[in-house]
Amino acid sequence: MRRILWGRSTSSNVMKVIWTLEALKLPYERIDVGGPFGKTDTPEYRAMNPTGLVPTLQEDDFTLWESNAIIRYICNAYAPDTTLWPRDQRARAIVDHWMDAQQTVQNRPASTIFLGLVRTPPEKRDNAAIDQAIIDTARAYGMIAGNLAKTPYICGDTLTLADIVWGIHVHRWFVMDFKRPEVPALREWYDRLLSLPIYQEHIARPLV
Ligand SMILES: N[C@@H](CCC(=O)N[C@@H](CS)C(=O)NCC(=O)O)C(=O)O
Repeated sequence: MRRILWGRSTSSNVMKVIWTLEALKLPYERIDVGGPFGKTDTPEYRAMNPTGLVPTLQEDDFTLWESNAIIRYICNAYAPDTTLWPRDQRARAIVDHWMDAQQTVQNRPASTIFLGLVRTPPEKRDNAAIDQAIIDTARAYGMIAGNLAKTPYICGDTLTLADIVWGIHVHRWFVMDFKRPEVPALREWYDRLLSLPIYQEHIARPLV
């Protein structure tokens, strides 16, 4: 079976899949598409992924898109006993709700900050929107910080998919240049992630 991950390695949603595949030591090829690489608006790519976004996972004639769905599939299909996505139904549901909250609560304001500060020149920035997004993103991080004040990872004593989907973004949060509220539990969790070789190599990279 040939496993291909379509998507540039600088995308937060592609990083989720890279981190999961690397953590489970599953072999894969990665093809750069999206962003400066383009090629996501071709009929071939749209046939795999109608959203035209990255990532897409391809395993022979099976294709899957939506990063959170992809990493759940990978655990379910290839590592059913992994602690990344626990088997216990309630423990799994708790990981899932934190994963969904990353997509529905954190992602939009965090993207406004990232696109504003990293991808937009100062004279073209909407500073009011960025300021509001910082408040909204801090509020989102406040939710996971409540857990992290009690346990080393979002869902307890071990790293799960919830840490993967939020952990990619927290690097951006700490590296971008703006005034952040001090939240020690969040900073300690980020430091914990920074000690992981996979995080160092694939996630904690310069922002582009
Ligand atoms: N909900 C989707 C969102 C995917 C998404 O927004 N991907 C961004 C990169 S993080 C993208 O494709 N941007 C356009 C591009 O890179 O060309 C997922 O989680 O996979």
